[in-house]
Amino acid sequence: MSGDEWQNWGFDTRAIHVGQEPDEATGAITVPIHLATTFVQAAPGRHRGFEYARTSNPTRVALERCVAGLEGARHGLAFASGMAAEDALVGMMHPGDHVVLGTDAYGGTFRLIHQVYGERGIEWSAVDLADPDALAGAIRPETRQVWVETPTNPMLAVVDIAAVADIAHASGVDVVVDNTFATPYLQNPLALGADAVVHSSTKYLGGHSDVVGGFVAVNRDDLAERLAFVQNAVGAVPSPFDCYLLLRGVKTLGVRMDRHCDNAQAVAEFLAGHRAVERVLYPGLADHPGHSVAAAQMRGFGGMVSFVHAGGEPAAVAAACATRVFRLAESLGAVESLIEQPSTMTHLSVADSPLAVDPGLVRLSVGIESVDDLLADLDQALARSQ
Ligand code: P1T
Repeated sequence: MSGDEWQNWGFDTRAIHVGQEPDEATGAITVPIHLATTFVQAAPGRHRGFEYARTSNPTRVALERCVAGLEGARHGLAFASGMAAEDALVGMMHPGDHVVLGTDAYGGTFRLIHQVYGERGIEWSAVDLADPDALAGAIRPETRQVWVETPTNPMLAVVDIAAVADIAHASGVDVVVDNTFATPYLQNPLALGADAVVHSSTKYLGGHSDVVGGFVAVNRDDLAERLAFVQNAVGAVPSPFDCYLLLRGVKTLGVRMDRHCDNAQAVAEFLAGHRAVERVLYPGLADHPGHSVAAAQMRGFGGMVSFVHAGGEPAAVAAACATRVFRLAESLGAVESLIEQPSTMTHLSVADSPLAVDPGLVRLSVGIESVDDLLADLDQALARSQ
């Protein structure tokens, strides 16, 4: 491929080809897993673009170019986990700086900002990011970042990225969007005004529950330079094998997401009509408060569905333990369907905070199995949970 030709390609063509030209030495059609930790130099500093594998590695560069291309970003940086990617961004702040969070976010993100960086003098406030006045009121002279998840984990709330970016940028504040739930197939936050996009690649990008990874995509050169410095200086980088697994997963992201979206819509509609269910949270339902914003800024509503069990916590736990196709486990975004109770599992660390989660809430990561089997499984589990 020459120059910027790929920029005109469709999503699936980019997922399969960007950064993944046949190997120059052998013609291999897939990117080789380069295990070398170091690369020979003709003279000190004279090399072919690679020196030492923590700094840069050919398999990782292929992944970084590919996912950056999917996000429409000029720069992409791969990390060892979603949390390592988040740490590289939060770590740009200094003692006394302030960050605004939504009132719903992955428990680990809250733990990082509150427990790890709180001890180092970073302050935070949590506001409903769907409320522009609340966001504007929360921004202080010390505010450096607004952290946005959309759709959020686990409440599936939708945040208008462009509206948040307008408010934050008016005060010189950067906007970070965690695009894990939506994926670049459904949403491109940089095009909507975000300064940085972060991913847990462990989820939909990998897609098969067999690799932990993280990613940051940015357009701004100053952010890219700082992130590359941190990536190398801290060293929380993914292994070449993990990069290969992610490249392999990303090739089918589009086809998997289409099925995830279809199955999740069917599951949400089924739950909405079930008497054991008090409330269904899915942006694809017309009565979801974020439906119209989601329809405008996303190309589909995603594969995550949450619901509040009418029987409260004991019934929610009973349902989560009674499914057979949906497996009771943390994580999300892979081919197999998962079920969990956020308040005691993924979101334990937000207990007693403004982000606390209803114990009657059940979260589903709807996989790509045959949809009739998923509906039948939920039906029998709900019947046994009442
Ligand atoms: O697990 P890791 O790859 O480090 O990614 C952390 C992370 C970041 N952002 C979001 C939105 C996430 O959902 C996660 C991880 N979440 C789970 C493990 C979970 O079950 O919700």
